[in-house]
This record gives sequence, C-alpha cells and structure tokens, in this order.
Amino acid sequence: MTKNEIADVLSEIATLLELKGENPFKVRAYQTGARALEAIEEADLARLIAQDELQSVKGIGEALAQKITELRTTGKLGFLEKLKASVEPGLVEMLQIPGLGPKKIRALRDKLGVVDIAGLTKACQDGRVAELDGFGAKTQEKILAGIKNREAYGKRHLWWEAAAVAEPIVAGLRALPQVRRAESAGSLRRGLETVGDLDFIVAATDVGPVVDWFVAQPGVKEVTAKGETKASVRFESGLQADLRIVPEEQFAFALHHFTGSKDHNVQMRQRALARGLSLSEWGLVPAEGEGTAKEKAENRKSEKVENETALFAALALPFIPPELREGMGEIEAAERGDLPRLVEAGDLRGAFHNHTTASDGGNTLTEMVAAADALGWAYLGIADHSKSSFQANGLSEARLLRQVADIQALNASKRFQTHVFTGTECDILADGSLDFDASLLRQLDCVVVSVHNAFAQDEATMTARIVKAIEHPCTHMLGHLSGRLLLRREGYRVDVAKVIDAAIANGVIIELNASPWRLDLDWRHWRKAAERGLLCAINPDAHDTAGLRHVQAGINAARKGGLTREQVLTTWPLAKVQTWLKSRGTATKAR
Ligand code: DGT
Ligand code: CA
Ligand code: CA
Ligand code: ZN
Repeated sequence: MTKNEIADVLSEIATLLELKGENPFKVRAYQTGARALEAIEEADLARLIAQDELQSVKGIGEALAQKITELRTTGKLGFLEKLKASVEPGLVEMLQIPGLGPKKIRALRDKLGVVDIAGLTKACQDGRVAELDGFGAKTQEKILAGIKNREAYGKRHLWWEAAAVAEPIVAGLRALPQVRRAESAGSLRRGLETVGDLDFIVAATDVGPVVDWFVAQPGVKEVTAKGETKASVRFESGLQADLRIVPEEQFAFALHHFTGSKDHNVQMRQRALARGLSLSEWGLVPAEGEGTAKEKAENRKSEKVENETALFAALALPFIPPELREGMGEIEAAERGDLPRLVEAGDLRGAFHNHTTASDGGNTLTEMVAAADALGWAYLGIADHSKSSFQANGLSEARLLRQVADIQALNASKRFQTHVFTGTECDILADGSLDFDASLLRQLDCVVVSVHNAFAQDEATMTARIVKAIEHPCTHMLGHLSGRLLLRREGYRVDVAKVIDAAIANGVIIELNASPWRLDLDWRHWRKAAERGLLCAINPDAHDTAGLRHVQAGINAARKGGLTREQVLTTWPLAKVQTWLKSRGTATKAR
C-alpha cells in the first residue's frame, strides 16, 4: 500500500471508531496519524519502516506504527476487518448524506434505533428526528432533501469511476481469441461527465465464450440478462453494463448506434432518409420497400463500412468525434466543414491549481513536482488554499512566503525538468474581496481565485462577488466557477453569462476544473464563450499525485465543449505561458 492509501485507511478507522462512540482521544490519534503520514515523503516512509523508526514521526505512536507497518507489508489489517464487522454498514452509508456526521448518526442510532437510510427516511417522515436534541425541523428537512438527492443521482456514476471499470473489460475482451474488435460505446465513449450504464460492442467469431467470460468478471454481483449475443450485469457498485456481440460487418453500425446520443442518432437517420437510405444499428440500405430496418438490412446488401469514418463518409460527412455527438448542431457543423480540431490529451504541457500537504493535499511539494515530471509536463502551478479556508488548513502569509521560497529553490536546483509556478487558490471572501493583500499576490506567478464559503448568497450577490474578484488586477484564473459537486451538490446560484463576460473583458481565465467531481465550468458553456475570446486552463485541482491524472476528465469536457488546443492555456509552451501570466490578459485581448 502507498502512504496515501494507508492514510485513507487510518481516516476510515477514525470514522468507524467515531460511529461506535469510542474515546475521542483514540479517534483523534488516528486522524492525526493520517495527517502525519500524508505530510512525509513516500521514500521516507519506506526508510522509517525498514529502520523501525516510525515512532520518531510526530503524531505516530506505537499502536499506529504497528498498524502502518502491517498495512504497508501485507496490504491488510485484521483490526480494520473486525472493526468494520462491528459497525452496521447502513451507518457508514448514512455518512454520504450532507449534514450528517458521526456524532449525529450515533444519536440517531442510540435514541431512535435508526441503522440505515430506509429507517432514517421513516424517522424523518414521522417527525421524530426534528424532536431530537441538536436536530430540529430544519435539519430534518435537510436530511430528507439529502436522501432524495442521493436517490435521484444514485442511478448515475461519475465518468471517472465508470471508466475505471470499463477499461480492463475492454482490454480483456480484446484479448479473447474469439474477439475481433471490442469498444466501449454509450455515454462513456462520448465522455459525458456522468454515466448511466456501460455499453460494450464486440465483433466475434464465436459468441458463447465471450458471453461466458463477460458475466464471470470480478465485481459482477448479478447477471440481469444472458442471451446468445447479449448480456447485462450489475457490479457491486450498482453500475450496470450491457454487452452486445455482432458480426464483424455490422460492427461500425452497431458501435455508432450504441455510442449515441439518441438525438445524434435521430438526426443521422433523418439525414440518411433524405438520401433515400435507411440507417440502423444493422446497416445502411435503400429505404424504399416493405419491412423493418432489421429485415431490410438482412435482406438487402448493406453498404460496406469498415469503420465509423466510412459510415460518416457514406452520408457525405467527415468523422464526428464521439464527444461531439450530442445532437447539438454537430452534424450541421460537420456539413459546413466547421468541426473544431479538438484538443487532445497529448497536447497538455502542464496544469495549474494543484494542492500540496501545505494545505489539504496528500503529497508534498516535491512529490507533486516529481509526479508532474514523470508525466512529462513542462510546468506545474501550485495553488494551496488561503488563510480563510481554515477547514482546508489554508496558508497564512508567512507560510505562503516560505512555500514561495521553497519553490524558487526547487526551480533553481534543476532537480526536475518541470518548472514550478508559485501561486495560491485565494478565497473570494463574501464581499468579493480577496483573502490576501495585493502586495503579497503580486509576488506570485499565478493567482487562482475561488469561492469556498457563503454558498447561500442570492444570485445577484454571488455574481457581483465573483465579478469583483475577476476585476482584481492580481487575478489570473477563476477556480471551479459554480462550486458544484457532481451527483452530490448543485452549484450555488450564479449568473454564468455575466461571469463569462467579466472574465473576457478582464482577460482572466476561467478554469475547466478537471476533478471528476467538478468539471466546472460545464462543457455546455465552452464553445460559445471560447469563440468570444474566453481562455481556458484545464486544471486538475489535484490533492495528491494521482489527482494529476484527472486532467483526462478535463480533456473529455474540453472536447465536448468544442475547444481547440489554442483555446487552452495549459497546452501552450512554457515561455508563452510565462509571458501570458506576466501580462495577464493582453495576450487574450490581442487575439
Ligand atoms: P447513459 O447510459 O444513460 O449514460 O446514456 P447512453 O447514451 O449510454 O444511453 P444508453 O445506454 O441507454 O444507450 C446507448 C446508446 O444507444 C444511446 O446513446 C443511443 C442508443 N439508443 C438507445 N436507445 C435508443 C433509442 O430509443 N433511439 C435511438 N435512436 N437510439 C437509442
Ligand atoms: Ca450507457
Ligand atoms: Ca445501455
Ligand atoms: Zn477550491
């Protein structure tokens, strides 16, 4: 296990102990241990364990040292397994409801006998929760709303998590001797931020073994359908997946059909009809005459298409990338020869808005830079939280200045190829002023400004607040514009159009926050805004080294938003980025 995984286990133990009502000192010991672990380097952890010196780290005592060693060497912990077995799983699930922490959950269990979400719903509906000490009618209402949200969203899954399930399945399918071609289709292939279910399309010479292999995948909890050329399964996470096997000559048609979207398909079929053709998942055939699309495709000679490029060509169109297939004008744009040349993952040369252990990150500055270096990035922008974000261990002026010195020393050392930009994720305070003085902000390479509190402001107040922050002469980028957390929390009320106008007018970047939970500013706004001159930065908002890879989710969103490489600052070479940062906005205005 890596040190961050071990730290997560320690945090989990703390939560479970809290749910059990254990001694607060014991709970705190695990929380402190988790944080202490995060703050040291991976290599140091290996050395400390090898030399049996873990206890020399402040915050790690004997009991913790032993557990950390066990986790590191075996990847397991008997203590945790026992602890898990002693806590009702429904209680852990209740933690997902906003506003419910371990203390409240324990009160619900002890005083009302509530041990799962179903029981909690009932208790709220009966008004019993409102009567509890420390709850009240407002809290009860909030809990009920949280449960409803969870149900509504629970049916969908983050693209990032769905992709992690899909990738090994596609690789496994391709490795089967009977399989000629295999692809993910559906919303996953279109790069949509959330995914309802997975869709796999396979061309195979023999179907039986492929279906059998599919339903036997690790993590499959239930086989919901199993036919000769089709199967559906449900994984433990609740995610479902459909497999469809087709003859190879139908593959491109099936892949296109099941990639969707439905709206795109409808428009493509209309286009085919206008040319006297019938397009379906089975083929492309003359439209006139009797019979269903399937019968026609079977009885007449379908147009032969090797791949989707040929399919589009058969309807006199260039290839339309899956990300654009939302039925939002992409076919008309393709017809006009107006499809943008979409930005690609390989175009990225760096990223801004990254956290370290100085605030609430899980890896040190050096580890983050080493990881960016391993990715081949030319630059990495650090932006830890500012002082008002005390819940995220925001930096004081003095701590920030020390970090700046550390970064300058790291750059001077030439230890890594990656150039490090100093910076901050500076809180936009409730009145729109910034958390640090201009005299300090001026010393930083890149100032990201974000809203982290007072979410309840009305739309006009919130909009004015953000616009004021954009107008601040030291601001380079606006972080996660709406504050949404996908499947968990709506964004705050804000007039997005006005914020975009202000950013363009002031030459400020709006980031495309690439965290799979955010993807904010939403892709639906990007095309129009970028055409009007808004510059984008794909920023992972990484809280650990693994988080840097989230830029891939940002690339999906950028492509859905029709962005080209030129419109994304983080594809630019280092020198051009440096020039832009120094003369914020003039580069944008000049274009
Ligand atoms: P999801 O799973 O809800 O995130 O969204 P999709 O787009 O993956 O939808 P899904 O899994 O229901 O179906 C996959 C694709 O199959 C869909 O994007 C388009 C095609 N499809 C499914 N049902 C229909 C339909 O009734 N009409 C048309 N034209 N296409 C359909
Ligand atoms: Ca799907
Ligand atoms: Ca499906
Ligand atoms: Zn933030």
